[in-house]
Amino acid sequence: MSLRKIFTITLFSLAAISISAQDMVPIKIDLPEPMFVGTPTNLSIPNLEKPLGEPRPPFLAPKGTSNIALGKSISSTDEFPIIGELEMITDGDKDADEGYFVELGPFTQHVTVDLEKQYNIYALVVWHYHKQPRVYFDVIVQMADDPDFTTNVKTIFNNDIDNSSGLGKGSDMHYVETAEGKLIDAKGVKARFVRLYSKGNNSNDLNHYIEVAVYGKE
Ligand SMILES: [Ca+2]
Ligand SMILES: [Ca+2]
Repeated sequence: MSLRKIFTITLFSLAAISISAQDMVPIKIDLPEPMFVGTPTNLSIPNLEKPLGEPRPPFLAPKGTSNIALGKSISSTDEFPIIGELEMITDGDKDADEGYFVELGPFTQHVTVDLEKQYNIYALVVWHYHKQPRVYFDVIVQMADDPDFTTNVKTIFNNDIDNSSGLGKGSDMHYVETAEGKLIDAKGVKARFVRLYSKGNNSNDLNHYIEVAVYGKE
């Protein structure tokens, strides 16, 4: 290869890098007040992720990406929560206190957000509960084109290590809930409906949600 050719190729790749770097910006996630510092060491939960010990690094997505779940309608296997209303899951409030979380019934339950149209989805952040450190089980996140989850179903997270929720064995890790929420990389998948499963937590059999934020772009 001639020196000139190598030089041209290098210039082209540098240009490509600077273009993609320009278009990618950190998504803006409004975080609530943390309720506890550090993470407990007495949790005996298999496949538990080690805490990062520092704030989560910024997540980059194409410029113009925003929380497209904000104010969108939400349905659930438990339409009449024990505490709170389903609408609280997409109202933007993420405080840990009483009055901000929704409590769904026991065992496997899910909530589904209708984004009203197709978006390219880059990340999802879920806050189940962060008043005390907790680990939720069988956290499974799926995206689809239709409300029945039959068309273009994609699973972007699954930590059901024993398939007790029946959607297949997952290889993602258990994690301790914090004020930062759990960020899941959705890798730009195109979808209209987003569904989140859980099956109780290490403190009780119930399922909780404070907020689900979906970062996407048309
Ligand atoms: Ca909320
Ligand atoms: Ca399980």
